[in-house]
Amino acid sequence: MACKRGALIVLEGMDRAGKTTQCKMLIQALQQSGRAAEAMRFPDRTTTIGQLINAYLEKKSDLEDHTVHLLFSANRWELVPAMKRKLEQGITLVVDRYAFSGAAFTSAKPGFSLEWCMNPDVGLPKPDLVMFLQLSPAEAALRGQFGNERYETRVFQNAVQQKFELLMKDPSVNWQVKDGSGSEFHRLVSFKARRKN
Ligand code: FDM
Repeated sequence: MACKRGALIVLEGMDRAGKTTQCKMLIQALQQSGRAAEAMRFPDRTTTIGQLINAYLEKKSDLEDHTVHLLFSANRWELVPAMKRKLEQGITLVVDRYAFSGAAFTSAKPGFSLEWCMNPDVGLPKPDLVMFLQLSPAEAALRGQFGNERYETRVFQNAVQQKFELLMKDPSVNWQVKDGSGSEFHRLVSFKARRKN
């Protein structure tokens, strides 16, 4: 029996916007409605490349900025065969961060253009839907302190938010901005992904 391709759904957003929780809720909702759905996240820290990234994020190692950018991208590319296999099997993938985080975080560093940052990810499977969880700085502050990982500072996060805003202007991407505060997000479960089968 021919099975429909799964949807590729990406969640992006600022730190503490609740992406991980919302990914779990979305998967549960999809599964309850009878659809096969699985979670993925980037960086995937379990692979050899992912471990290099993990050490960098935990500040246990330093990597040159271009180099680490390319490692984040390579970490996506190494999982593309598995992603394609699952999508073809009809499994919907709910992905916590993707190439948009890659471009937003690196281009928030001095000397990086958005265009350069986006190039290594050209050709990745295109998401059917990218949800951006919006959270005001005030609400984010109420959710507690930043952690100790690299990039977890208010100044850098503000710069990243501005880059995301530029990325969201791309009409070729099916962006949906969701309020990450309060209970608005619960309505997410009734989302309709635009799908190309
Ligand atoms: N990050 C994430 C990047 O800098 N580039 C990327 O391509 C990706 C996917 O890594 F600060 C950053 C974003 C965040 C950090 O993310 C790890 P999680 O979601 O906290 O694991």
